[in-house]
Amino acid sequence: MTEKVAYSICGMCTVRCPIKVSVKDGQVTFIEGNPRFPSMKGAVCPRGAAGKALINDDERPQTPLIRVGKRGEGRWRKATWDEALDYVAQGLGRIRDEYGARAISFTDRGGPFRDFPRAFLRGLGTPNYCNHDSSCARNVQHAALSLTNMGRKAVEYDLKNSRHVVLQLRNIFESINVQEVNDLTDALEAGCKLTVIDIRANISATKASRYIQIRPGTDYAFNLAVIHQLIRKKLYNAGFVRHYIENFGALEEFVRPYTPLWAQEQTGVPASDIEAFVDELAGAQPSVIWHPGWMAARYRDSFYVCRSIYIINALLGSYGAKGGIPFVSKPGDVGAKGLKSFMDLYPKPKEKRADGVGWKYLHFEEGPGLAHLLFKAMESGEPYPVKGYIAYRHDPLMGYPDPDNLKKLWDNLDLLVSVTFSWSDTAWHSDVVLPLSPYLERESIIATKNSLEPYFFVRQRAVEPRYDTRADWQIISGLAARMGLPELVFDSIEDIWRFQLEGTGITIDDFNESGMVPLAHGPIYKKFGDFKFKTPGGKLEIISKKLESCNLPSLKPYEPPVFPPEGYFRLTFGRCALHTQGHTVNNPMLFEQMPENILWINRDVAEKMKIREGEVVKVEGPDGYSETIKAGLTPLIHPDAVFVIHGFGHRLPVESRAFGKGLADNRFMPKGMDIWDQAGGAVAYQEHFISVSKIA
Ligand SMILES: Nc1nc2c(c(=O)[nH]1)N[C@H]1C(S)=C(S)[C@@H](COP(=O)(O)OP(=O)(O)OC[C@H]3O[C@@H](n4cnc5c(=O)[nH]c(N)nc54)[C@H](O)[C@@H]3O)O[C@H]1N2
Ligand SMILES: Nc1nc2c(c(=O)[nH]1)N[C@H]1C(S)=C(S)[C@@H](COP(=O)(O)OP(=O)(O)OC[C@H]3O[C@@H](n4cnc5c(=O)[nH]c(N)nc54)[C@H](O)[C@@H]3O)O[C@H]1N2
Ligand code: SF4
Ligand SMILES: [Mo]
Repeated sequence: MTEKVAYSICGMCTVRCPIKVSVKDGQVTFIEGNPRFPSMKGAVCPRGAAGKALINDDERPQTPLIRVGKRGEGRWRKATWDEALDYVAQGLGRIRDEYGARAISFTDRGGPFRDFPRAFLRGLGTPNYCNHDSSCARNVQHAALSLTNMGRKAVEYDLKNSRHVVLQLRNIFESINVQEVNDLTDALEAGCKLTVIDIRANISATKASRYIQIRPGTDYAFNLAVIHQLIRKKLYNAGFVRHYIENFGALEEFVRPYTPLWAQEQTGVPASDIEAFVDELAGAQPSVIWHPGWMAARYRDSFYVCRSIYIINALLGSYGAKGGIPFVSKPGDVGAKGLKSFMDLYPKPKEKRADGVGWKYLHFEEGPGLAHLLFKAMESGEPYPVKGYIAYRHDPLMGYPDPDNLKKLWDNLDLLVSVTFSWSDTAWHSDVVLPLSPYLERESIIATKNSLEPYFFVRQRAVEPRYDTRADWQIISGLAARMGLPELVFDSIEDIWRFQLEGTGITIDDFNESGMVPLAHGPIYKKFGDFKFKTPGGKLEIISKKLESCNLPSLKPYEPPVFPPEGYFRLTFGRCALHTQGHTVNNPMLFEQMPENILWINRDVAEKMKIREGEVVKVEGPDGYSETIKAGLTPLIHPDAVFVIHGFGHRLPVESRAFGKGLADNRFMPKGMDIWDQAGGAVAYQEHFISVSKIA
C-alpha cells in the first residue's frame, strides 16, 4: 500500500483554490483546502469535492480525436498523440506559410499558468492571444485602469477586516471563492455589515443586513445618487480626496442633478433607503469594500457602473486601507526576484492584433484582448485573414452569445483545435480534440500570486492519468517540437520548474512542504501617503485622458437602458454553488445534486399568467427560437426579469446525463456578439428580452 499527499490547485473553476490531495494506491481518497492557507479553513466547495468524480467520469475525451465527418457532426477517428500533434502542427504550418503567423489565433480562460502557452504563441510570431475576459470581468479591469492605471488585481478585498461590504452584481455566497466566503463569514460574525444590491434575493442577500432590490440595468443611476449624497452631505474622506483624487471638482459638478429622489424614479429604490444606506456606509469608512463586480459583462453601461464603484471606494478612503481594498505586493516589491518567464524568450510580435485592440481601440488593454472581436475578424477577414484557432481550455460556444452565429464566424477557419478535459460544444465542433488530463492528473508550471503576502505556488500531480490524456505543458511541448521552437521542448516538468526558478534562490524541494513558497513575512499594508497610483500625478484620475481621446466620456450622463416591451422579460443569469459555467452539469456527482436549472419568475406576474410553481413553460426569443423549462415562482425577483443559472441545455449525445436538461441562456441572445460595451469592451449579455408562456 502506498500513500502520498500532493499539493495541487483546484481546477473546477477559475478561482483555483489551493488544495491538499490525499492519495492511496494511486487513487484520490480526500481533497481538502490546503492547510497552509488559513482562510481556506481546510474546506473546498461542492465543486471542488467533485474533482474525484471528474477523474472517474468516462464521458470525457479519452484519446486524441481527429474529425472525419462534417464539423459538429460528431464523427471522429481515434489518433495517437504523435498523429494528432503532427496533424495540428502541419495545419498550423500551412496556415503560417500561406497567411503568415498572425493568421493563427488562440483563446483560453486566463489564469496564473499562461506563461508557457503564451510563449508558444510569441514563438510562432502571432499577436492573436485572447482570454475569456470579454465574457467576464473586462469592464471591471478597464474601469480600474481608467482611474488608476492599475488593474483590478492591484488591490485585494480585505474582507476579513472589513466593517461594511457591499455586493452589487456580485454574489459571494454562491459564486464562490472559498477564501472570500470564509473571510466574509468571519467578518459578519464580528459585526461587519453586508449590503446586497441585486435584482433578486440570492443567498448572499439572505445573509445581508440590508438588501436592496434594484430595477435590472439601473445600477449606474443608483451609484450616481450615492456619490451625490456622499459629496453633498460631506460624508466622504476629505483627507483621501485631497491627497489622492484629481479633478474632484468635476465629479462634484457632474453628480449635482443625481439626487436620491431622482434615482428612486430610475431604480425603484426609495430615496430614504438610499440616504440611510449612505449614512451607514460612510460611518464604516475606510474599512469598506464596495465590490467592483466580477461577471460584469451585462449591460452597455456596465463599465460606468464599475467605474462609479471604484470612485465610491476612493471617496470612502478604502483604497489601501485595512478592511478595504489594500494594494497587493509583487515579488519585486518585497525584495524577491520574480520567476523567469518563457515569454521573455521571444520578442513581442509587431503585427497589429486582429481584434483591433492597441491600434483601432486604444483605450483597451492589449494582453488578453477581446475574444468576441477576434471571432468577428475570422468572418470578415479584416484586418487580415485568421485561419487557425486553438480553443485552449475554453468553450466559447457555451460562453458567448448565439452559438449558431458563432459557428458561422468559424466557417472560414482552416483549422479549429480544442484542448480540453471535458466534452464541450466547442470541442464537439472542432477538427481535432487534444484531451487534457484533469487537474488532479497533471502538474502545472510554477505561478506567482501577488497579494498582501506574495508567494509562488505550484500544482503537483496527484495521480497518473486514467486515459490517454496529457498535461498542458506536454501538449505545448509536443507542438513546439514540431513548430521549430526547441526552447519550449521539455521532457519533464522538473526541467520547466528549474528554468522558472533560476536566480530566485528557491528550489523545487522548497515546495514539498505545502505547495507554496512565501516571499514576505506577513501581510504588508502600504500606508496612506506612501503609495501612489500609477498615473502621471500619482492620483486617481476622475478625468481619463485616454477615454476622452477616444471620444468616450469620463463622466457619462445617465441614460436608462432599453426596458423590456410589454409581454417580455429581461433574461438575467448567474451562478449557483453546485455548478461551474457549462462544464460541470455532466459531472456525475454534481449532476446528481442539481440536474437542471429553473426559471425564476416573479410570483405576482406568474400568477396573472396562470403559471403554477414547477410547471413547464415555453421561453421564446424575439427571433422565434424557443425552449422549455420549469418555472420557479418567487416574490424575491424584480418583475422585469426572469433569471436562470447559466450552463444548462446541453445537447451533446456524449454527455448522457446533461443531455436535454434545462435551458441554455446563451441561445436567447441573437447576434449578441454585436452588443458590447464600447467603453469597457465586454459583451452586454443582459440586453436581451424573452417571452414566457404556458404550453397549451
Ligand atoms: N450566457 C452566459 N454566458 C456566459 C456566462 C453566463 O453566466 N451566461 N458567464 C461568463 C463567464 S463569467 C465566464 S468566466 C465564461 C466562462 O467560459 P469558459 O472559460 O469557456 O468556461 P469554463 O467552463 O470555465 O471552461 C471551459 C472549458 O475549459 C476546459 N478546461 C480545461 N482545463 C480546465 C481546468 O483546469 N479547469 C476548468 N474549470 N476547466 C478546464 C473545460 O473542459 C471546459 O469545457 O462564460 C461567460 N459566458
Ligand atoms: N459556484 C460557482 N462559483 C463561481 C463560478 C461558477 O461558475 N460557479 N464562476 C466563477 C467566475 S468565472 C465568475 S466570473 C464569478 C462570478 O461571480 P458573480 O459576478 O458574483 O456571479 P453571478 O452569479 O454571475 O452574478 C452576481 C449577481 O448579479 C445579479 N444581477 C444580475 N443582473 C443584475 C443587475 O442588473 N443589477 C444588479 N445589481 N445585480 C444583477 C445576479 O442576480 C447575481 O446574483 O464566480 C466565480 N465563482
Ligand atoms: S471555489 Fe470551489 S471549484 Fe472553485 S477553485 Fe475553489 S474549491 Fe475549486
Ligand atoms: Mo467569469
